[in-house]
Amino acid sequence: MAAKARIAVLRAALSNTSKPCIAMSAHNPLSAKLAAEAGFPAIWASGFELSASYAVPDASILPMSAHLEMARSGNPFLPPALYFSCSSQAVAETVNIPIIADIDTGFGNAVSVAYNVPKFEAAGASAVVMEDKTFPKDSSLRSGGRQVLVSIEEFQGKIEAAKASCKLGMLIIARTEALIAGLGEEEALKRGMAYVDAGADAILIHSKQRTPDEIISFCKAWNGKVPLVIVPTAYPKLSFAEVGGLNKVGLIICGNHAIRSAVAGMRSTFKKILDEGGIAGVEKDIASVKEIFELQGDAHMRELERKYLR
Ligand code: SPV
Ligand code: MG
Repeated sequence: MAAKARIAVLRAALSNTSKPCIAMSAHNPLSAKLAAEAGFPAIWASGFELSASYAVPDASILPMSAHLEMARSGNPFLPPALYFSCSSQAVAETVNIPIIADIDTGFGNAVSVAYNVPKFEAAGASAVVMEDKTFPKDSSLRSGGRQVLVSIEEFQGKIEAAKASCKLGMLIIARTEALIAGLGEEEALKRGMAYVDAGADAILIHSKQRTPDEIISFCKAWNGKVPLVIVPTAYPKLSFAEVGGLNKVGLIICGNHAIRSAVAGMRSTFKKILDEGGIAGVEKDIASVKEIFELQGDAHMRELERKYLR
């Protein structure tokens, strides 16, 4: 599927608010491939996961190039059938489903955005999510984090710059951190509406309250003409079906489940090996070497060997 077709698929999915699209997080091509294999229709190229995979805080520590490389698109010479079998490619090269790239604050001001956003479109992302926090950002999920927002006007300028810089119509999802910053629903609604006026294709409304009340109330009050996006990490009990019932949310992002499951899996394996003084006990719990070969696209390389190695 070409980049433009992936954008169209994501746009259509976002508009179906009675059955929201579910994106799974990824921090590298392998996690994206596993998410696609499991059946998720879209990938969230998460800044939180990327930072965690480098063992640094999600606080604008990593450069834009790290985010861009994670989201990088397919080699144009790759036929779609090979997307699932190619190794050593970045996320958009590895999966043939829409990638939603997390670009944090856009890595600077509106001028930076005008230069940076088209790189993500050229890399094959179908959407970017840009948040209205000041640079350098802090993680929304961190208690007591630095949550200072830019003015509405400044962020509108960033959205306009992002929209104008895209050639293929990549979606610009504007994310307001008003609830995260404790500014309340009225401010969050005001910001959401202003960002729609500036051209945002969807509004991501984030909350770190332990119950979904704040988000449900926002969704009910929302009468903007674009769909909402949510990341229910902090309020996991809200089911996808309940979100569909609200009929306002087009995309639910599972924000960090790839890295958290990887960490839990590695911790348990590493501990068992040291506790048991050998590797035999973990064999049944971990992926086989054969499975890893398959994920590496070994069959494709064998084909190339047969064809070209003389
Ligand atoms: C991410 O996954 O990087 C996000 C979502 O932006 S959150 O970590 O909840 O801010
Ligand atoms: Mg992020």
